Amino acid sequence: MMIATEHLNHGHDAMDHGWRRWLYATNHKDIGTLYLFFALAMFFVGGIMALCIRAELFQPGLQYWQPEFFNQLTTLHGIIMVFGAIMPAFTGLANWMLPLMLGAPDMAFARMNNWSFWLLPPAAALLLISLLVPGGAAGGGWTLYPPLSIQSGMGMDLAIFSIHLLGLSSIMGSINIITTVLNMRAPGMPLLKMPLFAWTSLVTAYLLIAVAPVLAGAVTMLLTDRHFGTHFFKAAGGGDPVLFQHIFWFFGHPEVYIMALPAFGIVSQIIPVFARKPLFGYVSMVYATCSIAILSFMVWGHHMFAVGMPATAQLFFMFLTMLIAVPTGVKVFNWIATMWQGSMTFETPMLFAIGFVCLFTVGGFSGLILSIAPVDTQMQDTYYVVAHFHYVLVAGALFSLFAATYYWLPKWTGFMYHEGRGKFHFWWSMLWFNVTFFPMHFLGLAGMPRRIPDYALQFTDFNAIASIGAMCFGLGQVFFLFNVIHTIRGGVGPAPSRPWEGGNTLEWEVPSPAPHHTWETPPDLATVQRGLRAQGLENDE
Ligand code: HEM
Ligand SMILES: [Cu+2]
Repeated sequence: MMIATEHLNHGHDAMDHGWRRWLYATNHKDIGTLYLFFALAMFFVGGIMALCIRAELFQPGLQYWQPEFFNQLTTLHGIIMVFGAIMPAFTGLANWMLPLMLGAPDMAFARMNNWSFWLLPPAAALLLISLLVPGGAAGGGWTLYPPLSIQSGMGMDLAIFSIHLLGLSSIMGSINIITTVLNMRAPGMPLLKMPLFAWTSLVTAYLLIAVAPVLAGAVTMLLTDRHFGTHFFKAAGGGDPVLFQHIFWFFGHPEVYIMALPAFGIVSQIIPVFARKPLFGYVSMVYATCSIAILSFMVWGHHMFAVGMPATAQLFFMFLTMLIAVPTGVKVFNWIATMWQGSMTFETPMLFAIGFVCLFTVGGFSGLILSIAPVDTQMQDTYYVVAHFHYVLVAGALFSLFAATYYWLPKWTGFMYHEGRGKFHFWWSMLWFNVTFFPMHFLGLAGMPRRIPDYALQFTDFNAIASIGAMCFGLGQVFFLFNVIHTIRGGVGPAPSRPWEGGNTLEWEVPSPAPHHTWETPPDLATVQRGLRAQGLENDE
């Protein structure tokens, strides 16, 4: 079948130019680029909101914003970072890299791919426009809990429609990823030998297809409660606001793995390359990924300990949550074992990958602490939680995205980035990230609530430190932007097709920058097998 298609590839499309190239894009690399730039832009929009929050919290008292607007800032910051920055960035990477790594000519459904991307800008616009409508944007937190989300103004409606669009986009993107991974791998690459990033993308896509409709359902029920006389969540009409929390978190906990699993995949690609050793425990990585995905559907109640539930339910959610530490521990163990006795070098992608392993583990441990039901009833809604999830989202998801960017920039642009500047970006981010978020553990333990624009005097010092850290961290990301632009415009010179000595996956077999069309004929069996052997995935044949 593969051989027959070879003849069909002559005289393929001439590339559109100018805006048409992007608006009508069907090429996986162009769409990947669109996703990545969109995510980058949203990262800065959400980042500016974070800095507005931290500016207000620099001192006790109200300095800059009215409390209502402060709440809108935290809500939009959360929604924009989760749905606008982290998730689209991973989809962008999957678009760019999966066909290259699997030896496929493109994603399976090229036109649907275009549509998946172009739903995102209107969704972002709805969120930003909502700042200008009467009553302002949604302010009830990214979790959109009723009754607040039923009572608030039309900013909430815009947020709901935005989430509908984002969900549609995610579902279509996932269909594409699943079909591509399952059907379009090069001959000679069975599922259990494909790059780990393909595995985590595949499992993530299944998670998204399972839970994006759940979120869409929850917000639609909110919408009908708001405007069409239903009472799903309205206690006055016999409904139950706690029902919303169940539905939301049935989506919400798998969602955190939607932001974590692709990061695991990226780190599992990068560490072996810079340790110059095969990934330790490939198959156990795959099983760990699947177990985490399955368990993620059974732990949503850990977000609701403080709501009140039977002791048996508390125990159920508590122990299942703790169980997730087992496959996660397998992963951390495997990454360390991969580095063990490797001949490691510490280029920027590796630094971010190791930073990921260290700090994600910190976030994992604070999560484990929060999973203890009696502890959580104390810590719920404090800054301890804010510290916890930023360790997994910023030092986790975001750092893995930085690692991926430096790792694949040479393939994307054809140029090498400036290593010294990359390292500076890493150490700067590492330092100020911890200055920002580590003190938040102490604040939370001392009882400082989250989502509040003012605080008691005894919290002043740590808040000042966190705010200074955040400003410096933010500045460092402008430097990152500068690094990326510098590389696009030539960097420190042209990149070879295989800039990393240990890079043995298929994307390093094509020139840098990757031509517009690659693998129109699948890579030959010998190439595939040489790569697999170099990755320690011996061929059984
Ligand atoms: C250095 C960058 C960042 C800083 C300084 C920062 C800071 C903050 C602050 C101050 C809050 C409000 C806490 C509160 O009052 O409750 C917050 C909330 C939040 N942040 Fe970040 N953040 C950053 C990056 C990110 C990233 C990359 C994500 C990725 C997903 C993220 C996700 C969230 C979420 C989900 C919330 C909860 C919003 C809510 O309470 O509804 N943040 N962040
Ligand atoms: Cu959870």
